[in-house]
Amino acid sequence: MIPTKFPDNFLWGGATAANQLEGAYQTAGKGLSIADALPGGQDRFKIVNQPDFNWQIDSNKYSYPNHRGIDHYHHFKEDIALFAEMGFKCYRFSIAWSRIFPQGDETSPNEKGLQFYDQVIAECLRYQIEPVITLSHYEMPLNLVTKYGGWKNRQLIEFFDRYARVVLQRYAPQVKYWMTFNEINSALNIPVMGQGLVAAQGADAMVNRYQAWHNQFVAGAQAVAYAHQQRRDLMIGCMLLYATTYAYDANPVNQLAALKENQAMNQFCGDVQVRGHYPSYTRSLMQSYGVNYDDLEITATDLQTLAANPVDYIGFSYYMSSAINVTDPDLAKVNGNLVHGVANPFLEASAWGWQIDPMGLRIALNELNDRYEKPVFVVENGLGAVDHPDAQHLVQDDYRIKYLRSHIEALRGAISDGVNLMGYTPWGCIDLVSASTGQMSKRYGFIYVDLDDQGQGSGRRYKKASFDWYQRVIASNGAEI
Ligand code: BGP
Repeated sequence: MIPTKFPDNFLWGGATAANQLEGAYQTAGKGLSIADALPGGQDRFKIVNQPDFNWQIDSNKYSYPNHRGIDHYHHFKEDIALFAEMGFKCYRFSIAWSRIFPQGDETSPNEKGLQFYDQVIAECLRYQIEPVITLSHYEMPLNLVTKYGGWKNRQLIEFFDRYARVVLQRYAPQVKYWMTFNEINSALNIPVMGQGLVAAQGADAMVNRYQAWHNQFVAGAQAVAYAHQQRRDLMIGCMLLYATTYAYDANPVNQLAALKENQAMNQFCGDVQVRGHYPSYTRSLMQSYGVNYDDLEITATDLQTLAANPVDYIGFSYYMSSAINVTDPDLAKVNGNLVHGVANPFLEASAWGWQIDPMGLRIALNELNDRYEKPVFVVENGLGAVDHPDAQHLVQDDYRIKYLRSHIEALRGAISDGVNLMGYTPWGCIDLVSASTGQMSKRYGFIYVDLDDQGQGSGRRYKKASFDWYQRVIASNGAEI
């Protein structure tokens, strides 16, 4: 009998990241993170890709929104109470590395930073909400970038190891679900947030990216080892940005190009972290980016560490699919930010050009589950949109409900296909600062936060129409969508 229902223990919830909602960017000893210094606005990645880019904290230009977020630091009790009211079974959030090791290279942690997460976790557990913690979500101590050059420097393995051990030792008794690096593969197109690399077009740009990935793979594997020592039933996953990749048509040239893009974007980082070794296509993939595998610093011990410590599950974000065409240069490229491709005539796009494709999620789930034969977890999904609250601050976000409903339908389809799906945590369950624009106006939440791109507003929280809808979805375990 093919199951069409969600499993009883299905982890319904929502997802956020420290740098996008906490604010309090210098409170209680927190150091500056890369996110605190990124320019705001739609052009932020173009700016950091300039060869003369210099990190600077200009309080006028950059102080809002990342520095203030939605001030979750002072509102976490109210926010988690709202998540509990929606019925969340889990809550995915990240720990800010720069709260725990403000400069990244200290030998002992900042106790006050840890005390904040003690409280966040306690608050979740009070409502029987399982915390799902990302160790590193687009936020690393800025000092590790300015002084050490980011993840291309092998010393970061040691610094991350120190950080990961501190938080795993402290929280593993209470927290079963973890993941290592958020969207680790996104560095293929935007290396600044995850790897701390700027001037992405420079001569060594791709060599640095692959070296940085290797160092992250080793650091992640060490965290997996340590996590398992702390608690036998703990589950620690990788986190991939997955954009289901189609050939634009049946032309074999486009088919092969799509296969290669799939390897480069969707498969490479997952293959290493889930299978524990570099895949067969590694050298040819690297060569296509002008990188020689033998030039990278990869030791025999590193390879043993990878082999001994594969992740337990595959966490991934899914927002859109991608269509690859290399035969027709006139086809319009999509504005997918972190994803390459051309416009797919069968799909609609969001206001930011992200191509909406629920069936692509069902395909992604099948591809991942089948390739790795490990549980999968959709840890981000959602529609970024400009909301228009009425005079009572109600947002009638039917467009968001429509998007999420169709994607939950795809989850159900994947379960009936045989996929071992752990849970679903839609992105930005409360409005927060957008990663790609650094602005508030691109919203994902079930909860509206009254703040605009200039930092004006009361900061008050209001339930959107989607709040009640998602509450019903969870209460019915996905039967009523
Ligand atoms: C993912 C990131 C998140 C998040 C989300 C939505 O890439 O993991 O941090 O922000 O996308 O993207 P955006 O905020 O740019 O709309």
